Amino acid sequence: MNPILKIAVLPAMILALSSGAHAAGNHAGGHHGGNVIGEPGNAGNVSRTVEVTMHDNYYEPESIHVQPGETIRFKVKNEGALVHEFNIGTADMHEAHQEEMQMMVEHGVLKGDHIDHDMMNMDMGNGHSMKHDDPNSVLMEPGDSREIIWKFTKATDLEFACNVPGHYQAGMYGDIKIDSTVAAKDRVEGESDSESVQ
Ligand SMILES: [Cu+2]
Repeated sequence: MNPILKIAVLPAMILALSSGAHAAGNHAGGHHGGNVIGEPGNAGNVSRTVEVTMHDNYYEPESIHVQPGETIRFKVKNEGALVHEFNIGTADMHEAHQEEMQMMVEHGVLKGDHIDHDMMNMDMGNGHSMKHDDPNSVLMEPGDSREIIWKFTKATDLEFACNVPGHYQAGMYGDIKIDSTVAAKDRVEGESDSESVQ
């Protein structure tokens, strides 16, 4: 795309991106149910570590159980050959985010197996960029390992999902079951005390 055309197209994209980013957790009490998904957690409050592995196109484990109020350290590793996202949200939030991700693909920010970081970080002239640094999500290239510390506040229907175009539809999402009645023995899937990775 030539540079002039690019500049003309970007403002509309920024509007769409910024509204989605705020819905994802920066604006407690905003649309999409406010902080229903929880909030960024403090390392000192982490009760356990859950390791999540990304493949093309699915996660391991496929579901995660947490307690209301629990703070989890997610250790996410991309073992696939494609860029993948780990995003905590409601199904509606993921659907909205997929439209943003589609724009990132259309504008060359997101390629199949890598991210154009220069373009993603580019200031669009109004202080905004297409940066993906929402606290509830990570966008990762093949081989990347990242962490999210997240505090789940209340029982609600959440999913962790990859909103790279086509991946959610291919099955790249999983349930986060927030339920204080779940017995500890039923929570072991995806659970790990290991601190050895990274
Ligand atoms: Cu993916």
